[in-house]
Amino acid sequence: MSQTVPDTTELTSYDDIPVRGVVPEHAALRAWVREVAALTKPAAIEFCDGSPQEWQRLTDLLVAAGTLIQLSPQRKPNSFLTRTDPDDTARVENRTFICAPTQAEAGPTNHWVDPTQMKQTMTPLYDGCMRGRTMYVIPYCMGSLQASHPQFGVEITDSAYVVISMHIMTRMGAAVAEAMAATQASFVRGLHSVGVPLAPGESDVPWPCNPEKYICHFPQTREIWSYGSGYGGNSLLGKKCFALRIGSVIGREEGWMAEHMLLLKLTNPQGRSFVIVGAFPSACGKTNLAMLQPTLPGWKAEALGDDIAWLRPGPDGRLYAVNPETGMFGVAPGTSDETNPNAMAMMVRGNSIFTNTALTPDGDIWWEGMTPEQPEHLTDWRGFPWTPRTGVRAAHPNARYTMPMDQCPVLAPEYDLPDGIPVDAIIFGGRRPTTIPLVNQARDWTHGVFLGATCSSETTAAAAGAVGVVRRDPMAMLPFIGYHVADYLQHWLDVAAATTPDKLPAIFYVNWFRKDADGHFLWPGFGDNVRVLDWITRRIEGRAKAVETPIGWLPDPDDLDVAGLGLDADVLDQLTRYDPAAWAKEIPLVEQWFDSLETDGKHIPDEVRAQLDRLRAAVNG
Ligand code: OXD
Ligand code: MN
Repeated sequence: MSQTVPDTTELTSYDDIPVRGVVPEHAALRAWVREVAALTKPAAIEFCDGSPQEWQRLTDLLVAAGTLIQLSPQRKPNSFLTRTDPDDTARVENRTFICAPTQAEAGPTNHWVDPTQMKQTMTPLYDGCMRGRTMYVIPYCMGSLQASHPQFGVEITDSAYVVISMHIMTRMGAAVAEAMAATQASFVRGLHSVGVPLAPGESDVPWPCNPEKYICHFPQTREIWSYGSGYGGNSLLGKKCFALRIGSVIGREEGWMAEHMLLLKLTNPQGRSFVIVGAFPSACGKTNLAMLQPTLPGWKAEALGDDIAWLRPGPDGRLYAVNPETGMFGVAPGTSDETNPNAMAMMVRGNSIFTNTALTPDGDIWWEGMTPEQPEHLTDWRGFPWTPRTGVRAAHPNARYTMPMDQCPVLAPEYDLPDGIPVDAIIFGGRRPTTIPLVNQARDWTHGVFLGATCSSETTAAAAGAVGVVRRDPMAMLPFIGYHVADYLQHWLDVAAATTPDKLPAIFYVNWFRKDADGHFLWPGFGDNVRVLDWITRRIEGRAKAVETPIGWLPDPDDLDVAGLGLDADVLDQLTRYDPAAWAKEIPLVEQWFDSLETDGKHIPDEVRAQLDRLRAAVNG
């Protein structure tokens, strides 16, 4: 339970600022809170405890403010809809900065500004930015508090929406504060403000945000400064900012990897389990795959995570994966009883936040693709009346659900293991209508790193910008690597060198999104993706046939279980064929891509370049 008595001995200089909650016994945290409060000048300070009472109080407050709409308790208990400002609906990659000491350290895939200069730019923005608002202090831990290396963060924010989202997405509150205090643990400092101070008597808008946005990372000092946006990936600083961008830098220093990956446990009809992690660019179906409902009899899939995996070599020489988050912040449109029945079951249990979905007249949510028929009347994501004839989308294409992981009906029991679970396979993927086959196994780890480095996809609505353009996305980490991409590829090789080579996961590349000349998908996807995973696991066991080609091992079409799909032989052939003509066109693009990464005197690792040379020789050969 929170206490409302201020800790006056520690916060005497803020006698005029009311303090709610228990002030953690952590000297560096107290000093930092003091410093931030002096700069941002909030009306009140709240130390968050993560309790159900806190959730209740803040959701009540947000409902009263018009930020949240309470959904029908019968349909979605303890759940809320929020509508963002129409200009604050996605991550803003063009406003995301890696403020490493030098541009060379940030590399060509990041926006870079000198850290001192960025702080000079942002400090005046933060000056007084929380006037009239409450400043919330959220101690949180990415990964288990019992982990051998717990990763602590503290987010200071002026958004109660962020606090309740962090309740779902992270381990946070009193227990974390106590654990931090026990060892005076170091922590990642995240400062977030929506950038809309309130003058005395000025009323607030439901979704305050500032047209000027900055999402800044200072990897050397383990700091995140986020300003102007309330949207998830920009404002829930434990997620992309800490667990991926800062995490990738910490991982490089400490010998582990922070990756944009789902985690899945798959058990075959013989009872053998496999752990598969998968890197796919945003909005390529990671969440659906994480909660796969297999269509092949006898298979069982259990979810461990949908977005981020931390991979660390274990004492036995294997690579162990943990999901550092406790919730799913998934793309809602397209989610249905057909595409992701487990996500649908998860949200019926309630305790969730929906962002920019449509609202039904009976207080439930709806989005495109949820039901075969469109409802006759809705309120769209901007709050306007909507009918199927309105001619606009009812839900924003990047509408999201935020749901607690432990409500997943197929949650793997190993989900909470403090130091994770050993990985059997890594899969990379993307949306490519042509060229890339349905599945392809890397010859070895280095070839797998090459495949990951060339990952590419058509862009989607998860980030602001043009949709449908092919962009390279190495390991699906393009917007999330916190340092030079060439060093990142080298780190993949270095981590492998620190493990036992024959215990490394096998690497595969998949493409569920092949299309025919008329633009129709060739592969059914979703639950039928288990047919590909079946082949992958049989490859690991040495039980599946494959054909060696210059791009890797492709399935023998006879050995892919497509029973009942009604695929004609020609389609199966297109899906599993190595097409030299298409690859002859792809190679110069990969080459150009690699060249573009070689900045600041840094080079793609020779071993990875050699893979391209080998491919070129084979294709031209
Ligand atoms: C996400 C993303 O929000 O990758 O997970 O954009
Ligand atoms: Mn993601």
